[in-house]
Amino acid sequence: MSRYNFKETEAKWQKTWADRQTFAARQGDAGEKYYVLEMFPYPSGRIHMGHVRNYTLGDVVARHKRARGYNVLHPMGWDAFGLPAENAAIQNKVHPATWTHKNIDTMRAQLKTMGLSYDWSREIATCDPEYYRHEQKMFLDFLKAGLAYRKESWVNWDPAEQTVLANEQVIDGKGWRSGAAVEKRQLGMWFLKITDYAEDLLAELENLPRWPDKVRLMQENWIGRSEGARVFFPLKGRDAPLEIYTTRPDTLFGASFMAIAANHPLALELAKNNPHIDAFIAECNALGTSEAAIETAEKRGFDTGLKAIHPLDEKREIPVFVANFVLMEYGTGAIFGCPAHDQRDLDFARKYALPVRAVVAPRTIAGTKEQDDFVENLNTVASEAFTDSADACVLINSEFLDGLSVTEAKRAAIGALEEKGRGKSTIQFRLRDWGVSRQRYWGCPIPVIHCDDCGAVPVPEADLPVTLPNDVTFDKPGNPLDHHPTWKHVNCPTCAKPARRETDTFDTFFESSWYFARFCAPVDDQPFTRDAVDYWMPVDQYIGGVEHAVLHLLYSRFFIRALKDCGYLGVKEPFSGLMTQGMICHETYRAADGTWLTPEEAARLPEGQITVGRSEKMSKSKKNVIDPEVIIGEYGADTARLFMLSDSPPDRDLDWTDSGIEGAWRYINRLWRMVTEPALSLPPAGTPRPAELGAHTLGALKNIHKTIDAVGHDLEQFHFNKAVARIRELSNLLDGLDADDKGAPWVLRLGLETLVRLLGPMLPHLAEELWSHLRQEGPLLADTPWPEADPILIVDDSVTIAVQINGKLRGTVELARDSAEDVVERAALSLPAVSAQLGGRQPRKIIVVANRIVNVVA
Ligand code: ANZ
Ligand code: ZN
Repeated sequence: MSRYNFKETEAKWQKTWADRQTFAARQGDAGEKYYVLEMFPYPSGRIHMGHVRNYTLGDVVARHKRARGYNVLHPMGWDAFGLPAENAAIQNKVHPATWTHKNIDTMRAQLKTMGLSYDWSREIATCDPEYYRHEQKMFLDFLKAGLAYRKESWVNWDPAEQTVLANEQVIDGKGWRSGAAVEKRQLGMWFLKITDYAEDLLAELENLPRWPDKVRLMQENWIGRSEGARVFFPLKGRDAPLEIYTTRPDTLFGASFMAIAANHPLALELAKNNPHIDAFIAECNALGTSEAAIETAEKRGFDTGLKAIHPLDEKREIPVFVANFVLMEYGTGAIFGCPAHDQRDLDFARKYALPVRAVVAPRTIAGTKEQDDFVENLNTVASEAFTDSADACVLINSEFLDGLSVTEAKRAAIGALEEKGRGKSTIQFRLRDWGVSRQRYWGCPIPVIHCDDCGAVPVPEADLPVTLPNDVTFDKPGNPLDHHPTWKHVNCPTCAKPARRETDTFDTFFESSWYFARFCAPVDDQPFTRDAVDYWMPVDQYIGGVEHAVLHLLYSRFFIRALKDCGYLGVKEPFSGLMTQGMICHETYRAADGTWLTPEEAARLPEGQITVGRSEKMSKSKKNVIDPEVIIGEYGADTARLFMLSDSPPDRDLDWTDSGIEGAWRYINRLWRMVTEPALSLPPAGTPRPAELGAHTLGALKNIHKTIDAVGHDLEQFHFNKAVARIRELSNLLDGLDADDKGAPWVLRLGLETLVRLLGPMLPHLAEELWSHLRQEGPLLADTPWPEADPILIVDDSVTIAVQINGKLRGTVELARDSAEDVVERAALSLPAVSAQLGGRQPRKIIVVANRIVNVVA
């Protein structure tokens, strides 16, 4: 029994494809364009199974579309800036550039062993000045267009590391690495005006039907549009009123306190003369700025002593608190609290013994004794707020709002406020402008120079790129660009006096917001060419992890809009189709002492000494990882690909098992033998269909065509696991062919050729090898069109019609039952036996006996 030599075969075809530049995309080539892209990797060191899955999925799409006649663009590159390179520099004393390029070389070589159909001539690395110079120019254009600006803003500051931390890097109020108590600090930061596009980013989600619903919903929530009102509460003894934002103006009569954020200008002003307020603000600042931190912390407040006047009832005075749960960055940084109908407010009110006033009640109990109990309970002891606002509720204890539904009351309250000049309706977004400044070395320098006289001055375009200095040290905390002896000292481009370069670099999401446009034409002097982006964009199918649902995918949607408005390109949506793949999981193992074990370590220990845990996402911390290089070395890329595709649908998690990979390997060898040692001796390639087929063989022929049809649909819908299952059924069918039945060898050849062609996108090396075996001449499989299913053969209710010439049987045709006469005539005339006999002459007459016979009279 021969064994498939994957090592030799995979290397051979990888070389052939590369030598022939089989996958080079050419703008304007025949066929409709199709741009398929997998999220480019961060070059962290080596590829992991998540990469293997991601790129396999993309490759199947790319190869399938190519076979279908599309002009496919399928590129690959590196998201090469980022913090891990700096950490490596600190830990291993290796320069971030060296570390990054070494990783890129390793990972590129690994990817090349997977046989992916990339156009490698378009490869980019975002840390290359030839890449990032273009985004410096974009930033200058954004500045000119008012889409970028500088603002003092509150950040999480790690005093030990001397750096800003992302919200995710603050754990229990401490820096994730240093463990130092994180402070809130005000820092000058650069922002991009994503909020200008909030409405459009939200509205256009509707026009992305080929995005997963869950991702669209996540973006919708992230953008967070809400309709509400701004209300001005006069403050006793002060001129300026307190402006608040509310989504529930209907509950105004239930207001029992006001709360302002710790960073609210009013709080800061009061703190100047009140050390208690000042101390409370410091306490709030220690909490960190993240919503999660604020959500989970105990609600605390400090009474400022100020009184606000109710805007619709001048007699009512309301205390004003500084509170730790009010965010300065949302709405106006101030609220009115309505404890009866908001849980957070109720918790706060109970804690500080503030009044609670129910103003909304279920309509069913309106005017009854039950309502009195409801109100009494809510106002005195209840610990749960009544937050229902459906139309089945009515307003109570609210003067002119009484009896209205919540919707009606909102409108009426806003009307009354507007009349008094005390408020107006507004639309509010949760989305914040994108802060792009990072105090890091390994990123794209922000092209600005700070001058004491002229302020922040853009670097003149002629001076771009601003490149990173190479001679940096990582021996002290903070930003190496800031410590560099000379780099930041330059003269002001405007007044020529000594000035300082901006030492912040861009958030690395900046690079990933436009790399897909660069792939369209990675030319020297421009970010891309206009005709190339016009031709290739948008990306037709984007594939990656769902963890990017809001950050990368939303930033990119914004960035392309901003580029469009600056005249760079004509589209505004970067990705018309999106597929998010599930995770790869594996069983976990622990030793008796509780430490995690790798699968290999676990296999070496006796069963009694290990505890097998449930299957979880592969992660270094739990040691349940399988190295793709080991799998590819042992079984080949096609086996790994097959297992990735056959186990579960792409968007679901996949369980990696030894038995799964073994099963894939066995099937690959079975395919190899089926084609190289066929059960019947095959007729030569291109042999026409025999005039007559036995009943069994004809059934097989129909099944072959049905498989072509079904697998085509499966691949279009990314049901790769179903496609594999159908192809396996086809191999079973071919194995079971009745050798003695008429036409069996011919159908076997057709079946094997079909099998190989259908497998082409999934198992490209094996399929290419088997194709060359079946077809000694002609194009590579990679250049062979997708097989076509004969529509007649895939109809279940079909009939076999005898075709006669002058009463003598010449063959049969398979047609759908009750086919129209002209369809039957055409099918009969196209039989080789018939056309040969007619020799180009027109038949004298054609007689059709429905569903049975066609007689051609010559
Ligand atoms: C009064 C009220 C009564 C509220 C009630 C809710 C229920 P969304 O829907 O997310 O937009 N709020 C406003 N600004 C805030 C800030 N800066 N920090 C913390 N909370 C803030 O939420 C809007 C509601 O969140 C607003 O409506 C306000 O509380 C609160 F029965 O005003 B509401
Ligand atoms: Zn100047």
